[in-house]
Amino acid sequence: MKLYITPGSPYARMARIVVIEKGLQDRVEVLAAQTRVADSPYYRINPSGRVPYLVLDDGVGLEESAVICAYLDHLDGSPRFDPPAAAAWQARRLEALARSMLDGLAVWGRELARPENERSPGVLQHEASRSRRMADLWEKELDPPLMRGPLNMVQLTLGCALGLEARNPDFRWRPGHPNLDDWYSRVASRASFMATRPPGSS
Ligand SMILES: N[C@@H](CCC(=O)N[C@@H](CS)C(=O)NCC(=O)O)C(=O)O
Repeated sequence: MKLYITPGSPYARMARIVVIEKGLQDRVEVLAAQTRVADSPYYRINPSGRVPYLVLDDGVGLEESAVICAYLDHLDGSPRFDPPAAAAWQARRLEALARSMLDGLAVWGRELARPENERSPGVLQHEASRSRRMADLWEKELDPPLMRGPLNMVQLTLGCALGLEARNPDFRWRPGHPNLDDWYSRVASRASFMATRPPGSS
């Protein structure tokens, strides 16, 4: 299988982490894609131009980090990242909150990637405020066993969202959020997170 990524994409990072966590390095070739440029050869592989994108051995392509993570996790018939049935709705609720934070940060990052004179101050301010509200929210949502137990999609998504501090110096979520800081230290120290740290990480 081929997994297309960019080194800085938090969505692609989620899939890369699952590859490592599930020991799939021998089966999945990780390839850097050229995104956001006119006429990239990558558009012939994935017309949407987005990463992550997983191409199976029979040529079928899968998009969306959640779909790719689930596919990779289920490959061996022993999924590890699915929540226990009794916590399924809570997991969906928390994963949606983590993804909401991540999506906002991605919009913020995209705006910062534009030339300075083309950036919208309104968008920058809106996303900075959203990220602060979401950090406040997560500071109080870390008690459920889903946040403390084995790695799952909620933790993976939130961890990759918080890791964007390496890409965006204005995303300073740690001050005032000691619980989140503690929580993140544990997740970020996993070998899979360390091996996929975005460019700019210290
Ligand atoms: N909802 C998608 C989002 C993927 C996404 O937006 N990826 C960005 C990189 S962070 C991308 O490929 N951007 C290139 C483009 O928009 O052309 C997912 O979860 O996989």
